Amino acid sequence: MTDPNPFLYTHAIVRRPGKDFARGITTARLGKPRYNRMLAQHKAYIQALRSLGLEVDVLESLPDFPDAYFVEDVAVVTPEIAVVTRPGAAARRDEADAIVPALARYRPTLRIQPPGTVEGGDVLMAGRHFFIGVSERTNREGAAQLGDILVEYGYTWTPVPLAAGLHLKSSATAVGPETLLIGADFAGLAEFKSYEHILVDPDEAYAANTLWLNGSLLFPHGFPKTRQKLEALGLPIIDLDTSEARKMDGGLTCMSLRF
Ligand code: CIR
Repeated sequence: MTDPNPFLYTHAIVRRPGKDFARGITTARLGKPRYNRMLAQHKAYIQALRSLGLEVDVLESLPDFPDAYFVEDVAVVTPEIAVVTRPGAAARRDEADAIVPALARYRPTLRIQPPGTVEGGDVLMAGRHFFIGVSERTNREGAAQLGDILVEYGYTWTPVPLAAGLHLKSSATAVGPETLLIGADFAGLAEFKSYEHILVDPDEAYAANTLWLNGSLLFPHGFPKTRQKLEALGLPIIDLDTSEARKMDGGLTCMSLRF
């Protein structure tokens, strides 16, 4: 039988949303983001990470970087190294410097170099393999730089061109060692064919960003059809309200670095 929990995460890094978080980049039209609600949802998220045994470092919000609490985008962390990215969104680029000290405590850190751009939301780890989305935020040069580093540490990778959507993990996440949860836009994609698929209904597209962590699933509140499909996996599901992050185009994976 395949080990359902092959890798135990022990640490996470998160950053508190700032009072100005509503000034971040967004394409969502879901109403005015509420700071108090955002903070409460973020606290519940930290609590969920702790409940799964992770030690969570909580960084303070970063003045002038309203998207900086989406810490997933500024690094890719493996058991061996941390690769600090170079975000493709110009307004977010300098968030990368600010994550270095927090990661250097735990891992040797490497950097993506210009003209490469990478955002961690485009990087999907599936066992020893990485899918790297080539998107508006992650360019081919950045994907290749990251891929070369990963290969040095014994991983394999494939680029996945994105036709639409913000990041690869907005539409595809791993929910088991061989199982991907994927949005309709990725159904049938050749790159994913050797994995089991759970398909997300087009009207629940946001639920594709689910976080499989230490044998549980952190799942966004309000997507019953996807939840029902995931229940078949037999894993505990932790339901979290992400309404405010969603207003800013973010989700559950985006708000932490896990390692
Ligand atoms: C942005 O547009 O960069 C942020 N407002 C949302 C980033 C979400 N991050 C992620 O999917 N990893």
